[in-house]
Parts: sequence; C-alpha cells; structure tokens
Amino acid sequence: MNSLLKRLSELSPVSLIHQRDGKLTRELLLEPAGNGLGQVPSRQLPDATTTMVCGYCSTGCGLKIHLRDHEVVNLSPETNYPVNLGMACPKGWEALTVLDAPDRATTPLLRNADGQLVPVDWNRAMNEFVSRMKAIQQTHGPQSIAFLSTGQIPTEEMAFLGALAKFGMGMLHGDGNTRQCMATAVVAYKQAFGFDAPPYTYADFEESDVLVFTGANPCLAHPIMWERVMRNRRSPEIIVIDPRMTETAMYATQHLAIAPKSDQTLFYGIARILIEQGWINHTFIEQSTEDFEKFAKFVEPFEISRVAAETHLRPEQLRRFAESIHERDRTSFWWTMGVNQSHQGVRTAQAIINLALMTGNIGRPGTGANSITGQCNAMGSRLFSNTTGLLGGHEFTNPSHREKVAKVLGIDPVRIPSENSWAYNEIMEGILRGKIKGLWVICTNPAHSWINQNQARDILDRLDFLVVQDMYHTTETAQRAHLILPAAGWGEKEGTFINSERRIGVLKKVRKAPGQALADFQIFQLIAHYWGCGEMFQRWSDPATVFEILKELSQGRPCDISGITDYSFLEEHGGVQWPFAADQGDDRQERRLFEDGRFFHANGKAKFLAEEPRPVTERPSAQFPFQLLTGRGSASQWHTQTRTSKSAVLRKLYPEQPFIEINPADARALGITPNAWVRVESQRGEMRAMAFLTPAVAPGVVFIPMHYEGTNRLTDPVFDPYSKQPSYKSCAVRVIPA
Ligand SMILES: Nc1nc2c(c(=O)[nH]1)N[C@H]1C(S)=C(S)[C@@H](COP(=O)(O)OP(=O)(O)OC[C@H]3O[C@@H](n4cnc5c(=O)[nH]c(N)nc54)[C@H](O)[C@@H]3O)O[C@H]1N2
Ligand SMILES: Nc1nc2c(c(=O)[nH]1)N[C@H]1C(S)=C(S)[C@@H](COP(=O)(O)OP(=O)(O)OC[C@H]3O[C@@H](n4cnc5c(=O)[nH]c(N)nc54)[C@H](O)[C@@H]3O)O[C@H]1N2
Ligand code: SF4
Ligand SMILES: [Mo]
Repeated sequence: MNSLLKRLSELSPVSLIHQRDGKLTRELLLEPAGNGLGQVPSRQLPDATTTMVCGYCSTGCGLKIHLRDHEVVNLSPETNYPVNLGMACPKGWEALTVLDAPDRATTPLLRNADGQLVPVDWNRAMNEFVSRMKAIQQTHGPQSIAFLSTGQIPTEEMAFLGALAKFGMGMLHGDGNTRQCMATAVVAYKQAFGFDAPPYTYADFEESDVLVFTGANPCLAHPIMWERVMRNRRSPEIIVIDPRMTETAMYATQHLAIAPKSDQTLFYGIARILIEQGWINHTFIEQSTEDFEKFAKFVEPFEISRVAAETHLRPEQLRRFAESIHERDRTSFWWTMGVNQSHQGVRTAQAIINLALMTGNIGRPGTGANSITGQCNAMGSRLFSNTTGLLGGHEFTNPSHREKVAKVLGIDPVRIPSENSWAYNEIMEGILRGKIKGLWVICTNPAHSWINQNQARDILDRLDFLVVQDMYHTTETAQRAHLILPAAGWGEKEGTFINSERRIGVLKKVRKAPGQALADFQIFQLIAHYWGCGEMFQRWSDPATVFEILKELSQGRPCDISGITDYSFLEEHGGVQWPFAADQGDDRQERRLFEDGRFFHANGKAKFLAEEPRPVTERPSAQFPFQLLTGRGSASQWHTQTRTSKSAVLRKLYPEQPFIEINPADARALGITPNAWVRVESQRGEMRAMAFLTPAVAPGVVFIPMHYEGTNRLTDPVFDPYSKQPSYKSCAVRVIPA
C-alpha cells in the first residue's frame, strides 16, 4: 500500500488537508503544476488493454484497464485520450479497488415483518416491486409513485429509466440529483442561449489569457481540468472568486475573497465599469445579442463604492478585475457550485454570461461562459434522462416534440406527459403531503446529500414503499429502504457518458458484478417485463442498440449526435463532442459552440438577463453568528463516500472525521483550540466536527465538507426560484466547544 501511496503522490495532484495522529494539517503532497508530475511513467504492464472513461467526475478522463487472461490486473491513465493526456487523480487510480468492498449489494434485499432486510431472489424482488407500486397507483392514482435518479449512470440507462417510468409505468414525477448540481446552469443557458449548451472545449483552459473561476475549486474537484490550466503557456491571469482561500485560490493571480452570495452584485458592478470605460464589443453585441440597452441601464446603480461595500472587496480589486478582461484578448469565465447552489443561482450565472457576451468573449479559443459539470454523466442526464426535459433535448410541453419522440419510440403520443415533472424539492414535499407514497431511488443517496436532513429522513420514512437501487446496501438511503436492488457499477457494464465539454465517451464491462447484482440496464429490462410493458421496450435490447435510438431522438436538435456511427467510432476518435450531426462535415477533435455568433433562440441572438440581487434568506444572527459554507473537502472524497471510503489508499488522503474550517480569531474568541471537537448547530440540526483553525475562511464564515453525514443536518432548505436548485452554500450556525 505504501508503494501505491507513493505512486499516487508521484502521479496526481493530491489534496491538502490530512488527519495525522488525531491532528488536522494542511500540506501540499506535491505541486499541482503542469510539469509532467501527473503523467504516467513508462513501466512494465500486461499486453491486453482496453480504454474507458472514469466513473467519478465530469472531467471524463480516459483510463486504460490492463488485463491478463481476461482478468483485470491494473489501471493507468490513457496517454492518447484528448481529455487527460495521461493523467488521473487519486479517485481514478483507485477506481477498481472500491468495487470489491464487503458491503456490495449482492442479492436483492427485502424488509420483512420484523423490519429486517433479508436476501430474496430476483423473481421475488420483481414481484414485490411491481405489486406494491401498482397497488399504490391503484389506491392513490398513477402519480402517487415517483423516482429520483442520477448523473452517474450511462446515458443509455438514464434514457431507459426515464422512458420506462414515464411512458411504461405512467409516472409523471421523476427528477435527478442533477437538480442539486446543474439545474441552475441548465435554466441560465436555456434562457440566455435558447438551449442548455455549455460552449467550451478543454483546450480553452490552455488558450485563455484570463481565466475567471467563480465558486469553483477545480484544484480538488476537477484536478485534471486544473492540470490543463497549468499547461497554459500564455502567462494567464487567474482570477478566483471564492469567499475561501481554496487550493485553487492559492494559485490565483487575483483572489477575490467575496462576501458569500454577493457574486451577482459583483458582476453587475464589473459590467458597469466595462460599459463606462467603453471596454465592450459593440459589433458582437449588435450582431449576436439582444436587450443590451436595457441591461446597460439596469447596471447603472451598481457604482464601485456600493459594490465594494456589498461584496467586501476593495474598489481597486474591482477595477483590476475589469482591466484584466479589457487588457487581454481572451477571457474565459468558469463557474461551478458556488454559483449554482444559491438562492439566486440562475441570475448569478446569467450575470457571468452577460460579461462574456458584452465583451465578445464567446465562440473563440480561450473564451466562453462556461459552467463546469460535476458528475461523470451530468450532461447525459441533462439531455437524455427524461426528467426535466423530454428525451434528446426536447420539451414535454411542446406537442411537436412529443409527436417526434413518440414516432421514434413507436409509442402512442398520449403516453408522453404534456407537463413537466415536479422538481426534487416538490417531490419531497409531495411525500410530506401524502401525494407520493412510493419512491424508487436509483444511484443517488438522498438520506445524506439532500438539504435539511432531519426533515429529509422523516420524509423518506413516511413512504409506503421505498426502493433503492445501489451498488452498496449500506448507504444511508438503502438502510431506510423496503427493497434494495443490487446494481453493477462502473467497470461492470457498458454504455456512454457525456463529460463537461460535451464529449461522449465509452464505458466497458471489464469484470463481473458480484453475486446476483445486475447492470441497471438489466434491472430496467426486468422491471419492464414484470410490469407488463416489455413490448414497448423490445427494441431496447442492449446499450448499443439504445445508443441508436438516442441518435435518432437527437436528430435536428442542437445536441444532434446522429453522425456518430457506433461505440467503436467513439473509441477511434477519443470520444466525440456534441453536436455531431450526420451531415455537418466537421470532425475536429476539439470543437466549441457559437463560433459563428449564432445562438439557439429563434432570432439567433443571445439574451441579456438581469434582476435586482436579493439578500440571503438566513442571515447570521446573535444566536447563530456564523455563515456556513459547504462543498468538496478533498480530491480523494466523492460525495456521500459510499465508493471512495472503500479504498484504504484514498482513506489515507483525507481526514476521516468531519472537520470545520474556522478563522483563528473566531476560534480564539470562543476558546476553541486546534483539533478540538466542537458542536455545530443550526436552527434545524447539529453535528460534531474537529476544529481546523485557518485564515482560509474570513471571520464570521465557516466551512464543512459535504462528505460527512452530519453536514446536511445543518443546511437550510432554500431554492433558486427558477431552477429549484438547493442553496447548499449558505446558512446560519453557531459553534460550541464540545
Ligand atoms: N474530489 C471530488 N471531486 C468532485 C466531487 C466530489 O464529491 N469530490 N463532486 C463532483 C460534483 S457532482 C460537482 S457538482 C463538482 C463541484 O465542484 P465545485 O463547485 O468546484 O466544488 P464545491 O466545493 O462544492 O464548491 C466550490 C466553491 O464554492 C465556494 N462558494 C461557496 N459559496 C460561494 C459564494 O457565494 N460565491 C462564490 N464565488 N463561491 C462560493 C466554496 O467555498 C467552494 O470552494 O465537483 C465534482 N468533483
Ligand atoms: N451540503 C451539501 N450537500 C450537497 C452538495 C454540497 O455542495 N453541499 N452537493 C450536491 C451535489 S452537487 C451533488 S451532485 C449531490 C450528490 O449526491 P448523491 O448523488 O446522493 O451522492 P453519491 O454519493 O454520488 O451517491 C450516488 C449513489 O449511487 C451509487 N452508485 C454508484 N454507481 C452506481 C451505479 O452504477 N448504479 C447504481 N444503481 N448505483 C450506483 C453509490 O453507491 C451512491 O450510493 O450532493 C449534493 N449535496
Ligand atoms: S479527474 Fe475526474 S475523471 Fe479524471 S480521474 Fe479524477 S475523478 Fe476520474
Ligand atoms: Mo454535483
């Protein structure tokens, strides 16, 4: 194991906070720089290999699996894949290890009369699933059952699930964990560009003169994207907007330690400076956008002094930010959860989009208004999961879209709902109000990841029937289930993922799932059969055939992928970015959107959208004096830790106990010493955490990673009004020495 650790620290950017001998320390295991450190060395490896994309984050690295006599013996980053160029982070390196954990679900488990989960065979599990879901529908109506899905299964499986649930089983309500993550970017893009279309390609990291990262910590959340930034040879200005001095901020040339949730105000202030100085691109605004005049008038009241006061930044920091955009040719704007997870996420994202539009920083190398996705297949879920939108980038509310989809699938159009599903929070509320009685949870762990856990768990416990389909039977949600369906994981099944730069990459089955666990795809086939709608899915025989259906569905939409012949085409090309229409005649390996200055609205123009910023809902008070931020804690922890906690190597790379970042001055005032246990309380719940004293957070602000089960006991259930995305990154807490 030590040699593995050594290899990891030689080959990957490794995160910084560790727990040693009961103490938290922050250190750099290595310099995350583009100096070849992340690269795989040449060494003796078995002959037979196959390459597939990683199953954790949306970077979508290519991983080479080494086989001997058809058995997996090793894994290494693929040097020929255009995404990672031979690099991988610790999670990627350890991707195979976590598949062998003792708590893998190996048979279906059914809760018996004594409340125990006991093994049953698939036949019993399926009969139970169908009879209980149907009984609920019969008593309470077809809409009384719902599903919650994910951005972490192949697109073919997502499409199958969405089609089966909505067209086969008659559900109206089904949403995904992508609501927790990407909903804001989806709505922001749809309203501004006319389609949910992140415009960039990863080469833009290398080709920018100025990179602006807002509410993003790629150094640990997207380590290999960050490696691409470090390969930039244009001496870029790196501007990091984050209330915390994150690992990423440490590498910034300008760190704007903004007051939490004041980003929207900041960007309006920057827009005003750019307009006042005449640092805008009139030609682009004229030809490719609309409503600029209105926007220019709107930002007039955002004078430097006001913006400085509200953002806690100095006027010269604001001026320097604006000057940087003006002085250099190419600025790219990147954002992640610090923007999306906010009470005003959509308008904040659009405030970023506005800056790119007004300066003509879009459609050229090294530019763009670029939302970075999170999960390996968040983009697949956005286009093909049949949750917030109809299969293939269509709309449920559009009759001609329903006709088209029905025709491709060979089903009666009346089977396609003409209204949108409830959003995640509305489904939870629906359970609370007794409207939803049966819930099917696939590849997500809401009893840890959803906001305001004390309420969330109470809500889940009210269900008449909770089915959890997961790789592990020990997740917080599986432990509350009436029925657990054991799923194969990454490496044990086939299909495709779509990464952050819209690149479709291939997954392979390189090992057998343990016990009776089945690929989600096969579970959906079984359910279709037992439900009695198997005929509708006769053509859905395997992932490769479903990929053909997806191609047909996408035809004529901005996400058209009909030009991809098959999986082997994807492999030969190192993945393919959408769009890739049959007749487009552009097969460059790296492509960005909007190169012709045309957007997806009917008039071809992008829209400026803006709104008066609103204060946070739960401001710190005398009783709860701190503002709590949450997010990723290290490169080696993934979300609710069901996977990453199974690797001994990864466990060495992060603190196993929950910790809270607190400013030393605040700690001193409270009598809290380094590494002491504290109790953190909000109006809704409490947790214990170890104190990590660090000036990385300002006085009055604290941070706890989301990977610990207690974190979401504290969070405040507030949602962006347009995207319904939870505002995970702000609530009021108090910290008490334990
Ligand atoms: N190792 C690892 N990598 C991951 C994941 C993981 O669990 N582990 N998850 C993946 C997923 S699904 C996602 S969505 C991405 C998330 O990737 P990121 O969004 O980069 O990660 P977070 O830590 O959630 O949030 C980023 C930053 O937002 C800051 N922030 C909080 N409030 C504000 C604010 O008001 N304004 C600004 N400007 N910043 C703010 C936080 O301090 C934090 O540093 O990571 C992906 N990659
Ligand atoms: N406080 C706070 N909360 C947050 C966030 C935050 O920043 N702060 N971030 C939010 C974000 S951005 C996200 S994306 C969510 C993530 O929240 P979740 O989706 O709940 O987190 P995961 O741990 O990734 O859960 C995925 C589950 O699927 C299982 N699984 C993995 N592969 C497969 C498979 O192939 N098939 C099946 N059936 N199961 C599989 C895993 O074992 C795991 O239980 O958390 C959100 N919650
Ligand atoms: S950066 Fe993301 S895709 Fe690449 S190896 Fe790490 S987790 Fe996997
Ligand atoms: Mo996410």
